[in-house]
Amino acid sequence: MSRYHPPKIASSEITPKGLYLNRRRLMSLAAGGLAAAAAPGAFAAALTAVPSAYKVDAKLTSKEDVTTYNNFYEFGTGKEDPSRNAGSLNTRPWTIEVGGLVAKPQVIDIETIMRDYTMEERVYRMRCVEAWSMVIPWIGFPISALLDEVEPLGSAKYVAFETLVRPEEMQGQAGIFQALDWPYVEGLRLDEARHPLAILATGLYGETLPNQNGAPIRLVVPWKYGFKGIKSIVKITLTEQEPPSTWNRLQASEYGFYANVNPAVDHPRWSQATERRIGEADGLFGGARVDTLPFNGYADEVASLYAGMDLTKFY
Ligand SMILES: Nc1nc2c(c(=O)[nH]1)N[C@H]1C(S)=C(S)[C@@H](COP(=O)(O)O)O[C@H]1N2
Ligand SMILES: [Mo]
Repeated sequence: MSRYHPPKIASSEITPKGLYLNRRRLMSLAAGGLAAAAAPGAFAAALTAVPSAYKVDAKLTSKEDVTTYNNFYEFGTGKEDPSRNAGSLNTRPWTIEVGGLVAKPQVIDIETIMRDYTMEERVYRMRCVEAWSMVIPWIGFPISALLDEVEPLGSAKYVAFETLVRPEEMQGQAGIFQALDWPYVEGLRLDEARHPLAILATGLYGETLPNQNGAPIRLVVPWKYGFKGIKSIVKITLTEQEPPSTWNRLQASEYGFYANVNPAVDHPRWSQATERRIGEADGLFGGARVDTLPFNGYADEVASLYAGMDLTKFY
């Protein structure tokens, strides 16, 4: 099993840091961004998020539930394993290698992202393929802001994401029983990744992202099933071909590449018509059941991305 190796991009290809910072700072000041320009180096300050237009008319899932009921197989397959075991992960230093079909490949330091990207707070409905859901106040920024930095080429059609491989700190990657092939991988079509709802999250509930939720940076795509939200990202690659995704590779008949939340297309082993809101007034079946909405309630925003596609085929 291979470890994560430091990126191999020539330093001449990396934008000089000073220029990069200054440009970002000017842009952020021009836009009236409060967060990014303030107190460089002050890590907590970077999480002072600008309020965003993205809100949900529903009760927030408690921070306790958001941070103790998780899926993160690198730390075990049980819902409580990530909160128990993810403390061993070192999230500094941390870099993200962004390359592939781009004009300006870069190795971006997480500190640069925390300092220079304008973070917004966004309350999103989240819906797992296992038919439970949460409402989570994320902090993050649109992926398109990062894609702009590397300038995707015209031939780029998809964005591939990769999680860290580090068995010394991720106990689910060590030992004889391996639940998945590592690294965990995911992908989006480029136009999906560029949609303003799709963000890279660095925090939740006004704080730095807890390890079990995918620190230091993870994908959040609220109109798709939770498994698309790949955690602890170390690599982003622009590609021409549809990239592999972990659950699709494991069982293609159950988990598609698109994975758009769709109450009309059942998982082969269970219905997707309703969902259980974690933590809400436990009823007869252990949690408040609510109807699942097409595209998880974001149809007005994203349905046009799939115009003309047969969603029973591209599930
Ligand atoms: N690297 C990695 N990312 C992952 C997973 C995983 O096992 N490994 N699980 C996915 C699944 S199935 C879900 S539902 C969400 C859960 O995110 P949360 O624990 O922050 O709610 O993370 C997704 N991202
Ligand atoms: Mo999931």
